[in-house]
Amino acid sequence: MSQSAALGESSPSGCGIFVGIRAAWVMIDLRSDTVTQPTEEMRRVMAQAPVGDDVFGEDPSVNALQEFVAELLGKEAALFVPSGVMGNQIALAVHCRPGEEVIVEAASHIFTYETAAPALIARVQLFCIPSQRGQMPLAALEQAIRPPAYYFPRTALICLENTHNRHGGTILPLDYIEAVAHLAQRHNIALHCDGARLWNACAATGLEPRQYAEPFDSLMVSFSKGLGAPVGSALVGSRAFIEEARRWRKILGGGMRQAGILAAAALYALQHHRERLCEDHENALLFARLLAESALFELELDRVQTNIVVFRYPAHVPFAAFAEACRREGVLLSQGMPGFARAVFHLHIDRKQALQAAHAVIRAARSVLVGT
Ligand code: TLP
Repeated sequence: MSQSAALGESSPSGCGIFVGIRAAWVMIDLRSDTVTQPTEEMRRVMAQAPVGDDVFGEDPSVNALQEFVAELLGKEAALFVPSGVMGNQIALAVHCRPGEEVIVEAASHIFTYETAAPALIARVQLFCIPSQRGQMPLAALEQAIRPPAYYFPRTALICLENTHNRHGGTILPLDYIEAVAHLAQRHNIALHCDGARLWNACAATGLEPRQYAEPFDSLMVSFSKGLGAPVGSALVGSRAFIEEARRWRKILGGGMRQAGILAAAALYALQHHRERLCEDHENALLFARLLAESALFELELDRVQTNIVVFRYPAHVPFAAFAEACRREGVLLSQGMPGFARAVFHLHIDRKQALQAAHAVIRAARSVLVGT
């Protein structure tokens, strides 16, 4: 193996990147933090997890996870669910009656990526408010709340997303969340948090999960993103909320029997992988700074607050062509808002790979421009 290959530089053919001393031909996968694989130690913990039938409430590992998460977020109870989407959709179904309205941010995951599930499951209507970095203006929120007339839908729920995925992993400030909670309380409206990446917000700001959770009636938090567990999210809230959520989980086919094998991975991830999220944030910033120095991209550095980098790639180039050029250089990216690419940093990407990825993406952008 050549020295350049050992150092992870571009291959002579320019397609792909050698990573590590074993000369493995490995793509740098920045499509999402959902691509992470369980670590050896996590697999060992999973293999040894005590299990039982969770539909009877008898799985000790699931029960241990639920108690740990409820305590961590300062809520009465928690429920392990197979996915973040199921967690969000159950929250909507518990908080709302069919025909009611839910206020969501216009680029939220619930509105964008959940396959219109609110129309199918809770049977509610979404009212979308555009925002800067996930913070819907308070005045717009106030205006969106329906007056009590029979011909309006009743506004039953407001949802926030922290960190905000499509806005680039941006963090909602606690005083903003508290102001929204105050407004919701004044109007007797419930408040839910899509906290798929709440752990990243905590790692970045140093705030405790329970501080972010306090203003909310319910939260969904994920274990299968940056924390690196293979599967699963949790819903947290009051005991009554979680009891009703358990009914909805069963309705949706989410009763998982010996799920302790998965819950053990989630608990391990919570206990061992939360602090290291800061490394992902540093790597994201390193990558972003290199791209920002190049005239080929548009990137707001102050938007890079956690593990996600969204950036404009050369205009007039279709995303598929840019992504393919990046793939040829050994980097996988995903698509963000129209015109934006997304790179997500996670526990399989170290500092050296973050640097390699930035140089590869810059080479890719040059190559597509030459080709146009
Ligand atoms: N997000 C995925 C894709 O669905 C876009 C990703 O790659 O980022 N809320 C937020 C904020 C999310 O980012 C995601 C996953 C979910 C909910 C859904 O979680 P899962 O995939 O577990 O259903």
